[in-house]
Amino acid sequence: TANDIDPLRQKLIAGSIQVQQQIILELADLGNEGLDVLMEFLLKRRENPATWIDGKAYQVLYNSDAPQAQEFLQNNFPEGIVTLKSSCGINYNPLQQLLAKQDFQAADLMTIETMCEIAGPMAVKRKWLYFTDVESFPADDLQTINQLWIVHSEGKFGFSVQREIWSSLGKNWDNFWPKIGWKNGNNWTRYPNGFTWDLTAPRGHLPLSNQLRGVRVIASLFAHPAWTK
Ligand code: UYC
Repeated sequence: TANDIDPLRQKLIAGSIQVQQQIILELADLGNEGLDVLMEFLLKRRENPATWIDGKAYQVLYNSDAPQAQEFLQNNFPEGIVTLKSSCGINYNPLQQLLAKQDFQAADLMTIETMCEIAGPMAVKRKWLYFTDVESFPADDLQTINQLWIVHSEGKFGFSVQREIWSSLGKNWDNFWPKIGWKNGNNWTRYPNGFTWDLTAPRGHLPLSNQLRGVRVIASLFAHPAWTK
């Protein structure tokens, strides 16, 4: 009833991030009334850049089979809650959808493929990037990919998250790999089954970049102006 829902609505608006996360989960179990509160919450916050709390609320609606949730999203957020800006005409809605579904493995693959697409037909054919490709990436596109990962991963995944961890470790690669679960002792994590494709992964675990050809690509990604401007 409205009496039960009202305190939740208040806490959702005013609570700490941890409280908000908890309330979103509770509302998800309350049927249509709970979904209504989540819709109202998203609409109220839409003028501000999306955070991972908006991502949680959005995911509940996105993954709900209630027709009014689907209709609401179609009418108000047909492309999700992250602004999908691109300087090279790429449609990020498919990536947005995989992340909203929390299909992190498919999203990771799509991220690699999309970055090859940004780099051009040679990279698409090769299926991997040169560090020089990354240097000339548009900031808009990197920021869009990064925001999508952050907003749909409770702030755990994304290039800027990885960059921050690497920075906090004095930019030491040997300390960075085990920290994000890419290496254990002397052993590189094996692609794909060694990696953790859900939110139990260490912070910064995704998206992946293959280190087979050295650190220059990821180093160039971390040096990109997209993260500092
Ligand atoms: N792989 O080990 N990786 C591949 C990673 C390495 C290797 C793809 C990440 C180390 C080979 C992705 C790590 C290494 C293939 C990643 C990792 C290695 C492959 C698919 C931890 C051996 C190709 C996309 C650093 C010592 C064939 C792509 C195969 C693929 C990611 C081997 C995303 C983060 C140094 C031989 N690895 N990769 O770019 O086996 O090929 O699938 O990084």
